[in-house]
Amino acid sequence: MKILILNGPNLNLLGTREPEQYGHTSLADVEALCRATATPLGLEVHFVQSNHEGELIDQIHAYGLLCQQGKAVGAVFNPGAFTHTSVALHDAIKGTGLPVIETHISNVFAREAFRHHSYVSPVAVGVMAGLGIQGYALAIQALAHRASHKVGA
Ligand code: CA2
Repeated sequence: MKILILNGPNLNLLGTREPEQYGHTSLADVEALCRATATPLGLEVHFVQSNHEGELIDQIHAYGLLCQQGKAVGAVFNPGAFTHTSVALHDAIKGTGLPVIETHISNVFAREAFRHHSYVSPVAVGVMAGLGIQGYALAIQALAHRASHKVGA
């Protein structure tokens, strides 16, 4: 079974600036954590970062299909700033039925008001925020648990 770990714009900068918000870990560290968490659960990780909305949508479409075929459990998705702007990501998740756990490193609700609204949350199966990169690991565990209990199947 596969799992998509999808990261949106500017997350390639992780570990280079704003450590007070995002910590000192790099995106490569996040990938290593995701692989270390997913592999013992029998999940094959597809780890992607893109600064382009269309590429994120294409990945959602591809994994929506894999989930329908029973070949994937869903996606851990940090949409970055597109969280707060993108109707297209909302439509892609809704349109494919891909089980998504929206995951933010920072607590978006403790930050600027424009980060309090998410277009993704209404179509996500769950939301993680403010737990640092550990949120990715917890989201992977939640998707694995959800799939093994066939929630929504
Ligand atoms: O907390 C999160 O994970 C966010 O999704 C991160 C986004 C932000 O726009 C969301 O509101 C919350 C920003 C990602 C950019 O990350 C950087 C990391 C280091 C230096 C600059 C940007």
